[in-house]
Amino acid sequence: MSNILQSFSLEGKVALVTGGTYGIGFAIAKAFGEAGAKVVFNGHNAARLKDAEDRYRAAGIEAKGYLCDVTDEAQVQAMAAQIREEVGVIDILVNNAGMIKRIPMCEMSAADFRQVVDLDLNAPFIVSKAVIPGMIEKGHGKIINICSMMSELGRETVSAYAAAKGGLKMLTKNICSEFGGQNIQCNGIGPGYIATPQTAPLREPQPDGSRHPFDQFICAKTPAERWGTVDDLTGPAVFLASDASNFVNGQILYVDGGILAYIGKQP
Ligand code: NAP
Ligand code: GCO
Repeated sequence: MSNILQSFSLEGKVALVTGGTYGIGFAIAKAFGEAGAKVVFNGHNAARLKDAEDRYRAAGIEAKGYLCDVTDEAQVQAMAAQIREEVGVIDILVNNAGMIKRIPMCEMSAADFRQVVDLDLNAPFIVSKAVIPGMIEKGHGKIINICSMMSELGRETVSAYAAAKGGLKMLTKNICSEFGGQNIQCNGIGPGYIATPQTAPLREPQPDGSRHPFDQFICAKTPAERWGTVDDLTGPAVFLASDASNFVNGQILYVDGGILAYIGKQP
């Protein structure tokens, strides 16, 4: 293999993807396995964890699942210790697990707001804190935070999510700042609108069979004129997880089909 392609290899690395049972996390973890990494992933539902292990195996990837609610620091610390014992010290972390609640802000309870921030912002802090010591010990590490277009823009009904993803952008820059000297690179991926279960409600056909208005809106706002797929994110993720990006730090790579650059198609 030529040197430049070798720099994209993840051979011999241990990669943890949180929320790797389906959606974006599953696709990124599978791609890491194809790039040579030893893949571990987590979820907080035992049945989906087992089903995911079967789907990874069917794709030729031996990925081990760990049942863990990433908002619970004790569970996360225990998971990191168990991974270290069973697989090895984590070289690559993708903070992917996340959720959204689409509620008009003045109708959203403080509990709902806190629940979204807990998973989308506090959990990446908790999991990063659990794996950074091992990365320092090994002399290298890669952390990829799955941010969002809502790290840059707002829209109605997603106040908690935008606040959390905006904070995740700054946590990314802070981990870069605090640990760059220990050869840890922390970057973000900001997906555009991607077809996963999380965005399914925005794409459902209308009762009369017509396209969902939001589906039409997003395609008009995206130069690529389509929703992204989880596969659109795998190459950027492998790049940020590999030696090819060793001097890239504190950046958010938007994988959005150009939506953030475009005023939108004239109606
Ligand atoms: P998804 O389809 O809803 O998947 C969410 C994943 O997180 C699942 O694997 C779920 O696994 C896991 N999870 C949920 N709560 C958890 C918890 N407490 N502990 C551990 N795992 C948990 O979401 P997605 O669309 O793939 O999005 C993944 C990430 O990308 C999220 O951070 C999201 O904000 C971000 N993102 C998505 C889009 C998009 O358009 N889809 C765009 C930009 C950013 P279990 O339920 O099995 O535990
Ligand atoms: C929404 C969507 C978005 C996407 C993504 C865009 O309701 O606006 O869920 O938030 O999930 O984050 O980058």
